[in-house]
Amino acid sequence: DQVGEKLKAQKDADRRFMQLALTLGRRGQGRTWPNPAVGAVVVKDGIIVGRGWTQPGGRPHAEPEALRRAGAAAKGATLYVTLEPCSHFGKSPPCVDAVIAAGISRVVSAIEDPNPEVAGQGHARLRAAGIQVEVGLCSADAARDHAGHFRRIRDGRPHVILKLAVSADDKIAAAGSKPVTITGEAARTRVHLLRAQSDAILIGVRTAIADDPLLTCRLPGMAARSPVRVVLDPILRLPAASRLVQTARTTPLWLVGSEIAEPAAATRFGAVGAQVIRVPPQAAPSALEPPAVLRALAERGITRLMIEGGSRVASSFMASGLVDEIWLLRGPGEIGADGIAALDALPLTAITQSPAYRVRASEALDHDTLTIYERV
Ligand code: AOF
Ligand code: ZN
Repeated sequence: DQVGEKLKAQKDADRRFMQLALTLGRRGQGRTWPNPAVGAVVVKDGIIVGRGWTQPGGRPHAEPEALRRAGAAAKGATLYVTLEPCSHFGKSPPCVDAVIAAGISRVVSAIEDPNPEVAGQGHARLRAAGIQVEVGLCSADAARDHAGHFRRIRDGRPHVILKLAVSADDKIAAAGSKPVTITGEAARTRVHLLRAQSDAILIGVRTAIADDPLLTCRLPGMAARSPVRVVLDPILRLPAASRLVQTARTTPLWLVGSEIAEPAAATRFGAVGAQVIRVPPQAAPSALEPPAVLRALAERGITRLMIEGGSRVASSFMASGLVDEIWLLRGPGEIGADGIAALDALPLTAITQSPAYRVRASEALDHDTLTIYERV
C-alpha cells in the first residue's frame, strides 16, 4: 500500500543520509583527538542543505558546522548525526542548544555518546524541546568509527590497531633485523592512509634504530595528517641523529621511557622538541608494560593508536590482550627460516586462528593481500 511504500522510501533515504554523515565524519579521523570525529547532514524536503564534520583539534563540533551552512534552511529540517549531540559546556557550548535554536524538527542519531557528561542527556534535551529523536540507525558503523572515543571513555586507553607486514613464510625482516621489501606500492598507500586516520603511531626503540623510519603520512598533500609518533624507549637511547628526532619540531615525537631513565636524557630530548613520557618501571627493565603505556597515551588524548613494529612490541601487546584490530599484510616473497618471526615467540596463528578475532575484510593489493581482523 501507499503508506507502506512511503515509509520504506523514508527509511531508505534515512539510511543514505546517515551513510553520508558517516563518510563526512571519517574525514576528521586522526586529527580531532581527544574528541571523536563526528559527521552531520541537514536535510530539508529531501534536499541536503548543510554538511559538517568535527574540525581539526576537535572544534567546532560537527553539528554547528552543518547548521551554519544550512542557515535559515535548517528550520523544520532533519539533522542526521553520527553521535549523540553534546549537552554539556566543554570547550564548546552544547550542540543541542544550537540544534534547538536552528529550529530543527527531527534528529536521526546513530548512537549514544558514552561520555558521562552526555550519556543520553543530549537526546533527552532535544526531546524535551519537542524535537522528534530517533536513535540507532547504522549504530554498528558508528561504533566502529568512534571506537577510539568509546575505548578511551570506557577503558581509559586508545583503540589499538596492530599493522603487520609479513612475508609468505610469516617473517617481518631478514636475520639481523635487516629491513627487506615485503609488500608493494598499493599496500604502502593503504598503510599511509591508515597512518593519516590514526591519532598516534607507535614503535619500539629497536625498530627505530634498525630502520630509522619517519612514520609520517607521505601521501601527496597529506603531510599535515601525520600522526603523533611514539617510541617505546625505556632507557631513552634513541639517537639524536635519527630521522625521528631530527623532525621532532615539525611532527610531534613522544618518547615513552621508564621512570628510572636518566633525567639528563629527558632534558636532552626536550631541548630538541620531543616530549618524554615516563611510566613506572617493572619486572623486565628492557620492556614497558602495555597497559601503563596505553593509559599514559589516553591521558594525553590519544583515541586511535596504530602499532607498526617490531616483533617484540607486537607480541607484547598481543599477549596483553590489548589489540582491538589487526591489519595483516602478506607479500608473495619468502624470507627464509633465519628471518625474524612476525610476533617474536608467538606464532601468527595467535591472530589467524584465535577465537578472539574474526575477519572483517580481506582484499588484494597488487601482489599482496590485506586481511583486517577485529575483536569478536
Ligand atoms: C558533538 N559533536 O562533533 C563532537 C562531540 O570539549 P568539547 O566541548 O569539545 O567536548 C568534547 C566532547 O564532546 C567529547 O568528549 C565527546 O563526548 C563530544 N564530541 N560531540 O556533539 C561533535 N566531536
Ligand atoms: Zn557538540
